Order: sequence, then C-alpha cells, then structure tokens
Amino acid sequence: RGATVRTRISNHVTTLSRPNDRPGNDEIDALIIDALRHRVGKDERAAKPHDWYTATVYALRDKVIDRWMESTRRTYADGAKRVYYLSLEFLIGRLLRDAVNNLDLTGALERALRTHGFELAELEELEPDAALGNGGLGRLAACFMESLASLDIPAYGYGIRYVNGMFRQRIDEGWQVELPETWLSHGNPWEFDRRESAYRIGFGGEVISDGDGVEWHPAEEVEASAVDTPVVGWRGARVNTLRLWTANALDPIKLDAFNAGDHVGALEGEARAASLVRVLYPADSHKAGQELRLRQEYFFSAASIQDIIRRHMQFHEDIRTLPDKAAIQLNDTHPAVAVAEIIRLLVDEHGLEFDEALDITRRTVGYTNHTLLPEALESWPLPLFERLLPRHMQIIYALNSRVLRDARKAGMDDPAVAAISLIDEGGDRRVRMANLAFTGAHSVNGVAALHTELMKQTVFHDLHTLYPEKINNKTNGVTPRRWLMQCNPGLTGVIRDAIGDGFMDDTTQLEKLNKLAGDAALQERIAEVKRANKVALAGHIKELTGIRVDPDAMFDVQIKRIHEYKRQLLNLIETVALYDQIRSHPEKDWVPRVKIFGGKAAPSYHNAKLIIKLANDIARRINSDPSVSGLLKVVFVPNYNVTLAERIIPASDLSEQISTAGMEASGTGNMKFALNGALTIGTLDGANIEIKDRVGDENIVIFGMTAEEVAEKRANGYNPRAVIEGSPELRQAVEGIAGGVFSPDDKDRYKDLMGGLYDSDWFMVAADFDAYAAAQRDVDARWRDPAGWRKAAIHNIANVGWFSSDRTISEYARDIWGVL
Ligand code: B1N
Repeated sequence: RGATVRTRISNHVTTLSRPNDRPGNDEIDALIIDALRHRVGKDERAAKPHDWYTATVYALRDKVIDRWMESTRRTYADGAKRVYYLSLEFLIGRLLRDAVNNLDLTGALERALRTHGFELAELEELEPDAALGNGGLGRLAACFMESLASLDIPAYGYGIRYVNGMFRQRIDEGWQVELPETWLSHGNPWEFDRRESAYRIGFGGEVISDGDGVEWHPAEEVEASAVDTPVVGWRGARVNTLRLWTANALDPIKLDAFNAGDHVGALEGEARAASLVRVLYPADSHKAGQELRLRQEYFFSAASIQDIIRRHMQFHEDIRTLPDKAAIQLNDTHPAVAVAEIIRLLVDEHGLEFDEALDITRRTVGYTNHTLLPEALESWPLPLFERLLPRHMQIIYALNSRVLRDARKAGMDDPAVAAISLIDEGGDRRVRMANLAFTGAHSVNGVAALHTELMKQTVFHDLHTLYPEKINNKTNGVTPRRWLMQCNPGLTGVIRDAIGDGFMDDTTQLEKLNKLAGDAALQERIAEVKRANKVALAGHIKELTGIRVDPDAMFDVQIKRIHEYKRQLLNLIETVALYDQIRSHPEKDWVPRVKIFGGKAAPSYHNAKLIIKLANDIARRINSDPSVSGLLKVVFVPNYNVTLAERIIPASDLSEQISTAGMEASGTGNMKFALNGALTIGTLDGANIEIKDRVGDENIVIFGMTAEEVAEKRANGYNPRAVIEGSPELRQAVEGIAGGVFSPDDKDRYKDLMGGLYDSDWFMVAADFDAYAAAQRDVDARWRDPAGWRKAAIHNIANVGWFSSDRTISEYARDIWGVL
C-alpha cells in the first residue's frame, strides 16, 4: 500500500487543486515586478536575466510565506508532535522548479515571464545547484524534507549552512581537479536570516562539580544562528522549514587587541567561527576523522537540540513531555553527539536524574544507519573527544556503564560486552558513535531489507541481541515530484493520458500501466519521449565534452560517487572487453552503445581519482578509433550533481547498479532510473533486490554473487589471479589496461590499480566479471527486440511507485515517530 498525499488542510485554507486559487498572470506578474523594483532595486528595462531570476524567487517566496505561517500556526494550535531531522547533509539542488511545480504555478509563471521576454526554463538555469551534501545520504535528506511537507507532517530539517558545499569538479587532461563551489556568491533569495534564533555553543574547558550539580565551563564559545529555507510540499499541502546553522563569534572583533595593534588577532574569533561552517567534508561513505569535523557535528547538533528544547518549553512547559511532542531522527551517526547533549541539558539545566533523562532521550531519538563499511563507521579518539567535550565524555561514560550493566545482566560474555561498549578499547581508545546512537535511541533502522538484515548479523550483532526491539527496516525512497514530474514532464504527460492523474498523489497507481505494457501505441509514445530526452542530453554532452553521441544508441549510464565498492572499474573493464570484441569480430551484429559515466571522487581517495582518469583515457582512445565508431562511445560527464542527474536519468536506457553484493546499503539512483523507464543491470545488493521483487525477474537483469557468496568467498580464501587467468576476455582487458594501451603517455599509470585486482580484489571485480559480461550480452539481445524492451520499461515505471519517499516517510511516521 502506497502513501497517498493527503491534504489535511482545514476549510479556511484553500487547496491548490482548486482552479480558482490559481493566480492569473496578473497576480504573479505584479509580485515579480514589485520584487524587481523594491527588493532587487532594478527597473524592468535595466534588469538583467539574473535580476529577473531573483525577483521571480522573491515573488514565489511571498506566495509561500502565508502558507508557511499558516502551517506553523496550525501545528501550534493542534499541539502536534513535530519531527526533527538532523543531518549534516542536505543535497537539495535547485529549488525553483520544485516550488513552482508544488504550488501548481508553472503555467501562470511561464505566461507572466513571457510577457517580459523570458522563458522560465532559461531563468531556472541561473539558479546555483545547492550541493550541501555528498551523495545518496544527503539527497535522501532532501527527498525526505519534501515528502514530510507533502504528507502534511510538521517537521524541521536541521543542518549546517556551508559556505562551500560539495566542490565543483573540473576534468583536466582526464584528471579530476577540485574547485570551490561558491553557491552563495550572488546571494540566496530563498533564505531568511533568523538572527533572533541564536544559541551559544561551547567547546573545551572544564567541568566543575559541587554538591548541587555539575557545571561545564567551556573555554570557547561561538554563536549559532539560524537561516531558514521554506520547503513546499506537493500541492502546497504544507510548508516546513529547513533550518541551517551559521556561526558567528560572540565578540566579532576584540577591540582591545585591535587597538593594541594586533589586527589579525582581533579577528581570530570571527575566523574560528567562520571555519566551522566553511566547508562540507567531501568524503562519501568515509569518515573524515579531523577535529574540525567533530566540531561541526557538535556545533549543529547542540544548536538544534537547544532550539528544539526551547520550542518545547515555550509551548509545553514540562520537559518530561518531550517524547510526546518531538521526534528527533539522526541521519547516520554524524549528529550522534545529540544523544549526550539532550541528556546534558536535561540533567544539568533541567535538574532531572540521569536515568530519567536517558529514558526521555531514548523515547525521543531514532537513528538511521546508512552503511556497514568499516571505513565509514565514525569513532573519535578519546583524548580529542574529552578535550573538546568534557561534559559529554562524562555522560557517555555514565550511559556506557548502564549499557554494560545490561549486557552483564543478560549473561553476555567478554567479547560481546566489548563489542557493545561505547568505547573501543582495542588500540588507542575511541568513542564509537554508532554504539552511542544505538544505545541512545529507541529505534535503529536500516535503509533496505538486505542492509537491515546485515546490520543484525554484523556491526550490531551483539547490540541487537541485547536490545532486539530496536532494529527495523525502512527501505529508502525518492520524491516522485522531482524525480518524475519535474525532471521528465514528457513521460509524466504520457502517463497522465494513459491512466489519469491519480498517480500524482499516489505513485502506486502507476501499476495501472501494467495492463497497458503491451499496448503498441503507448510503447511508441514512451519511446518518443525517451528519444527526445536523449536528443536533449546528446546536445548537452556535446556542449560539456565536445563528444558527439547518437541518440539512437543505447544510453548505458553509471552516475554516482566514485567508489571501489560501486565498481565503476567493473564497468570500465567490461567496456574495454567489449571494445576488443567489436574489433575482433566486426562482422557481428553489435548493439550501438554510449557508455556514460559521471561522479566525484573524494579528493584524498587515490584509487577513485585514478578510476576517473581511466574512464577518460578509455574514452579518448575508443572515441577516436574509427573501427568502432557508430558502435561504441564512452563519455565521462564532468561535475555530476543533482541538476545533471535530472537531465541524464530521463534520457537513460540502462541503469548500472553493480556494487559488490552486501556493500551498497540501499542506493536511490536505482529507483530514479526505473521510475523513468530505464532497465537495470544490477547485483543482488541494497534496494536492487526489492526493485527486482517488484518489477519482476523478467524486467531486470541481475547477475553476480549474492552477499552470502561474497562473504563466503572472502572467508574461504579467494584467488583473483586464477580467475583473471581463467577468463580470456577479462585477462585481455586487464592486461591491456595494465600494459598502457590506454595510457601511452604513462604506461605504468594503471599498473598498481590492476595489480590490486590480481593480489586481493576485495571488491570481487574479477569474480563477477564473466557474469557481468554475459548479462551485458543479454541486455544486447533484449535491445534488439524493441517491443520487448519497451514493454519491460513500462513494467519498470509501473512497479516502482512503492519507492516513493512518501511511502518511506509514512513508515517512519507510523513506526518510529508516532505521528500520523
Ligand atoms: O546512503 C544512501 C544509500 O542509498 C547508499 O547506499 C549509502 O551508501 C549512502 C559518511 C556517508 N552511507 N553512508 C554515507 C556519507 C557521508 C559520510 O561522511 C557516510 N552515505 C551512505 C541513503 O541511505
């Protein structure tokens, strides 16, 4: 059962589905002109396109504000429970089309702008892509915010207003170069400065205990101040708030120092504060490990918790009712220190006993785990933690002693107790953030069925034995507004003509397409839309890379962060093998393909950066070889981001979801591709498994080892060298790459990368290669039957409505938050 977006709006508020609520050109036009004159300060004739863009956002914002205040008033009046989503990342992308679409103003705005000689689409291009996140985890947070508003659930997102979000990627001679992305350089018309919502955040210092209690005297303090962005739900159902914290020095300039001639020292406080919100750590699924990162985590967690408790006390007066009025969800362990912060405030400021404070905290907090990769599990050296957060360290010890007592009482042995401890005692002592989040929460969820099972079996095995009621699964989802309606209006229109517009409020209604999947006319219309999207993408690729691609070739796409476990290398090696095969057998009936890659590598991740270079080296060689021209092209699209994803996904035929089984917690790109009618080639990993269960085995191409088989092979000894030597195609490709066929300017460039495959191959590229290559030939065979392909594409669209983030959020609301 899918979630239907209900509008819980009472009589005095009009819903946007009523035509009479739609402003004509005049109203929106008047708002734009007014904003242009009075807020941008330009007259129509002098205004540049960017001024019109800014004025358009201001006009929309004005339309949003009334609904925003209305939403807040309603929540206060109902005394409703609120959801607080704490996340160090929100990968929002552009907001203009989102707001326009959700307010149902597209037509009116287009007409208004045309009278001034502008296309809405043109102005949309002027909006920077807000990339306050790395990848899936950050994008999930953004989808969740949109679904919370669409489901009319009162919610705040809390995070950091990074001055520099994700870096911009330039490709120089095939290498990734990172440039700072200055998304705020022309101002941000969406946001509201809330100087009145400001809190002091302390670091360091000492803890003094006397008879009456404990006092933390921080050595340093900064001010966290709120910057709010409205989040508009579908059909304007509700407007929630994304509250991002910025930092200021309490004392912006030390005048005594300044007057004494120390002009730099006088500004040091401001510089320290600014550094906190300066930059997003660009490592996806990898811990940052630096002190500044822990400072960022505490800074935003503490500001958010203070804000939540202040709001609670203002309206409900009794701190003991917090769990009835607030649900705090931790997006991975990045905000896990919030557990200690809540307990600290309840004990030190509200005078509660520790055990009662812990009980209230647990009933309020939920924790979502997004990865089992050991290199991503956060832990902090104890001395660092203690120096920065001495009071929190005491609280963690106090919590730990209760947890360990529970474990002993349950009869657990020493290894189990050690695994459960919040302190890792092996080697240098460290604070385990996952154990803190687990023990401080009443709910611990994974993000896909397999991932949740593996959580129970691996990282959280002993904690799960001790607290078996906590772990639950919430399979990820994506918002169909951005990832179908906005990015693919052509397909949306065809679906609407075929089954009506009920799917726009309940994506499970897409299932109505199943019985039309064999309909030649529908297949034809969907194919036409796909072709038009591919023509548009081909134009864009030409602009970005200079490479000409044929829209009639299969667009085979792998776009995601570059990571060894995601196995871009498997795809690249297979591309080389295919290239070799085409050249050896030019007489065969090859299916023309365009291999499209995109994604950023963490700046310090050597192999990931080398894989980008390899993709570009392979592209250069293949694209300039006339013997395969018309049959194979390889493209690496630079600076992959949300905006590019919105162009690429609707134009894709084949979706590459080929991670080593057991390593991709869920994946969410996989859902977006299927929703836009691409077929998936994928492993039995993450949400791929659930996609397969829904679209049916015949409409997806699955290959490779299962997670169990991977674990078994790793445990029983795996000899990748033998595998490579036993597979002629693989061997030829790997030897070619290792020998410098694609890097004549530096023949040894890929020697070590390929050497890693022979020696250890942790990610099982060699072990899965033959199965992958065979699966690709199966994809070719399907492509040669256009009607069969189109039918399968329709079954994909029809059956992935369940992966709407509305469904995911409804489950969180019901099972974890107790709202709805
Ligand atoms: O979270 C996504 C999942 O769909 C992906 O499978 C998963 O890889 C991703 C530390 C992470 N897990 N962990 C991170 C990001 C940044 C960081 O500093 C870890 N990202 C994921 C949504 O559930």
